[in-house]
Amino acid sequence: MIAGPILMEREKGTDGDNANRGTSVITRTKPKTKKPNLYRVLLLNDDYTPMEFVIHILERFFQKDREAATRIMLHVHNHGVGECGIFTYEVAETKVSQVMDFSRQHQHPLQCVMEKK
Ligand code: TYC
Repeated sequence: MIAGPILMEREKGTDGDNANRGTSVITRTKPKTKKPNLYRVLLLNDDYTPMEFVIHILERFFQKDREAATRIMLHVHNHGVGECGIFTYEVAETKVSQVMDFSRQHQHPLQCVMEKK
């Protein structure tokens, strides 16, 4: 994709002190908006972490209701990996740390990772 600022060249005033002397000003005519890089936060399956604990993680750190949390947990259980949400870099990093710290505190081997979209 080619995306760049739209720039328009405008001459300064044409008389008096601002007479044209071959100088010009570049004026931005379109607001500069940049899409942030986005990251998927993923849960990985393991054989030991209780299903109920994974559901709790999804409710607590990813604001899922019980039904969505159960669906995601079962998806991870059956397919090995599943998406908890999509975030900007720093938010994704925080979620991964929160899940890893909380799991460790409860002595579960649950793994949470992020990947660039
Ligand atoms: N496989 C686990 C079990 O049978 C449940 C589980 C689901 C573990 C999702 C981790 O990310 C996970 N108790």
